[in-house]
Amino acid sequence: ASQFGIEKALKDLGVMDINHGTSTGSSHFGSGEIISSYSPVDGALIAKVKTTAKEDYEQVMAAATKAFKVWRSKPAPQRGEIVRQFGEKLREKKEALGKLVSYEMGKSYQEGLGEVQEMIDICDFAVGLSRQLHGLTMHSERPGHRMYEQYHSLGVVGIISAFNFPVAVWAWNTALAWICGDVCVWKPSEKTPLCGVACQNIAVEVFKANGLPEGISCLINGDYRVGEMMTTDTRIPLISATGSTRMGKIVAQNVAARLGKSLLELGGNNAIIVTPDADIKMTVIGAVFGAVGTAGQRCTSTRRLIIHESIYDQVKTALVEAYKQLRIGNPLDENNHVGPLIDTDAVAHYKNALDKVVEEGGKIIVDGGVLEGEGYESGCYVKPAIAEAQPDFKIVQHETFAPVLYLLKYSGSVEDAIDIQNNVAQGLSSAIMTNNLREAEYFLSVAGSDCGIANVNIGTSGAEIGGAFGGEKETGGGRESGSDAWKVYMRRQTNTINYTTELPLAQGIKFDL
Ligand code: UN1
Repeated sequence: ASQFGIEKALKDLGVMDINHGTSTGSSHFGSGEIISSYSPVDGALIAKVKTTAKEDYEQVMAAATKAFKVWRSKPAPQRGEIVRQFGEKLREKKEALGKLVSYEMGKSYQEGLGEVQEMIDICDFAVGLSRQLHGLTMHSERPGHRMYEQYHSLGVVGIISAFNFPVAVWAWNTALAWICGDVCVWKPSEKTPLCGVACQNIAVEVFKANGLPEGISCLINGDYRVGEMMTTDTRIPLISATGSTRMGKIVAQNVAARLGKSLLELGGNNAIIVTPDADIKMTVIGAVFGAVGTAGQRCTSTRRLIIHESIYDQVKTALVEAYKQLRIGNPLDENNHVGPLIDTDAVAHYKNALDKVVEEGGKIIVDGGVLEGEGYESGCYVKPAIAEAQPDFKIVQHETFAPVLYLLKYSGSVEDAIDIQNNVAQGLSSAIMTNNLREAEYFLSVAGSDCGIANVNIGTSGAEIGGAFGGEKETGGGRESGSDAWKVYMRRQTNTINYTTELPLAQGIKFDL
């Protein structure tokens, strides 16, 4: 790792000696158990982070609740100015943070930088938005009355994020929540705790420099038990959770039991439909990046290719050729395309998927396997694999967070391909490759893709922050990031003002005294 400047990055981020994973601002504390963070890149121990015990959590909530009263009273454009400064800090720390993301999570350095870029972009988006938290005005049915609606700050927002986007998903939530006047308590994945500490340090520097109170940005650490402290806590009106469908169902039930709001961004089983009118070269680039980028560990990773029988062999041959070019290895080395999986548990899931697809009658056409030897000591490096399969195989219906791509053949029209695509429990991202306008428009129509994201002539992953991000069905229904996703971080109030000396009632009701 030293040859890739990891030590310098850790120093720049102030995470050399700080091993405590609970923070309300200036100090880090934590009296819970210790989690050790190992790099999947080389297997080295990067940090020991103390988890958040119940009493630590209470301290965090006290600071957050207190900070909310101050923060919500600051005009939104002034909150935007703080987020602007936070974006500037991220620009300064982009290389260091990108490197830590790559080293702790295992995605390529390029993708680590891309993730920090998403953070910067959402800050810019939030700054503009801080002057546009618009409500509507409407005409009252009563004379001399005015009616309008306004958006107020919501309170403490709980953020639970996953290992695969250890910094960006927090920023999507927190940048919007902050301009909305909310304060945030973040539980990053227990697999990437140091990324959490590094982000907290950057945020705290900005709040401190502006004389703002502790608690606007808080960090807690640990596994689902720490998450549960938030999901069952009535002081937290909104929980935004990103991760597996299994986790999301538990979060949703806990939050719903107390009638809180949840914003869920869960699993995907994303497909690209390749029609007879597809540009094959573009299809291959989109599919390979979608399937092997971030070693197949994006929510938006391409898991299924639904290819028309007339071009099936051509696409298959081109893919097999493309996979031969892939270089697997240290993700900090920019010559490599594919880095490691997050840990050896993920490797076991990957191996299980390959066994299962064969058991169910599928055929492996690009061999998988775990890499061994020099450079692969962590045991987390696997070969991206391709299998020919049937749409209804159990394993094809299931989201495996690994670089395994299933080829499915369709005959008939685009409707048949869309049936296959929609016939899974998840509904995050989808794409069609075609130069045929009718097919493309049908795919985007109400009878088309049932996903939250539907693309034409690009792959399933790599969404821009400007759009609302999320999906339907088991993906959880939440929308994060751009468009009007900010509304979930605020409470809406409808106001009616009577400026006359009469009191006419609505619906024409007469009530004389
Ligand atoms: C995720 O995998 O949780 O569209 C988010 C993409 C990224 C975000 C993925 N912008 O691939």
